[in-house]
Amino acid sequence: MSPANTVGTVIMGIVNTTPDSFSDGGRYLNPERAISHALELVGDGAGVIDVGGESTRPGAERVPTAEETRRVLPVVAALAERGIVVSIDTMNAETAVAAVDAGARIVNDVSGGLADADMLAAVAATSADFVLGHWRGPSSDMYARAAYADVARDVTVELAERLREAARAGMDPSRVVLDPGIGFGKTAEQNWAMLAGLEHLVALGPRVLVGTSRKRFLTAALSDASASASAEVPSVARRDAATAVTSVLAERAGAWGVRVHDVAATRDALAISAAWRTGASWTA
Ligand code: PMM
Repeated sequence: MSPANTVGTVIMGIVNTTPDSFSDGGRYLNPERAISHALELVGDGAGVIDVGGESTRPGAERVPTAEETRRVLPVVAALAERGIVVSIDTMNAETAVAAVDAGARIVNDVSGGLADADMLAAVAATSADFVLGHWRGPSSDMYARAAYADVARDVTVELAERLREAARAGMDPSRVVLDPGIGFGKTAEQNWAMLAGLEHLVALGPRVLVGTSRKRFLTAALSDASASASAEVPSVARRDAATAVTSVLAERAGAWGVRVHDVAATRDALAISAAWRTGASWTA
């Protein structure tokens, strides 16, 4: 068993079957390519594959349900058939239920059930786990709502309320995973403040998932990002390295899992973190 597995942090590998996601848009629209990419991520150490058919990037258009299910269901079914734990990344209750019927074991809703009033009850009626993300409104105008007194405390209070709402809808709270919604209704500074105060959310009790992968706020912290107004956007490789660091820091803050594009880099980073913490030695 690898040290990363010994630690037990769940690595959720991202497969976006969308034409317009900001870092991998269009690459995995074809189901065959999406499936083979997912299998690669599992080989790299992903414990869960998160399949999404609608981009959540700021300003993205909503996708009709028929198109979303057309994109995701063949991929979900093919992976589930192979025994892979699949999560469906959707804000749409109909898509969520169809994906669970096709074998998904987790519903990942960045809106925490707010985008679709049927979501909580629909997922409660299945046996799937539910990733409940912190969200204050659609990506088209999410920055208009980015006002917090203390972002980590406010997000924790709002997620605690959504958790109660999920319970009222019939969901056992042990099935809920909370996600601080990095990049959703938060500025770069607020994302960093949220991560700095992640312990508040972890202290609430449920499992916590953190999604920082390749997000723009990471680049604000890279040493040369502010050196010049014309500084180029850091490459995917640099954003993946930054993501691997946040994976370790999230794990250290008590997160249950991390949602990433580059699974191998996060797996290695978690292995190094485990070796540092335990002083373990091993031979390959
Ligand atoms: N971020 C994105 C999409 N889905 N799901 C969860 N649970 N947490 C996130 O932070 C999250 C998510 C946006 O990123 P992408 O376009 O790279 O998938």
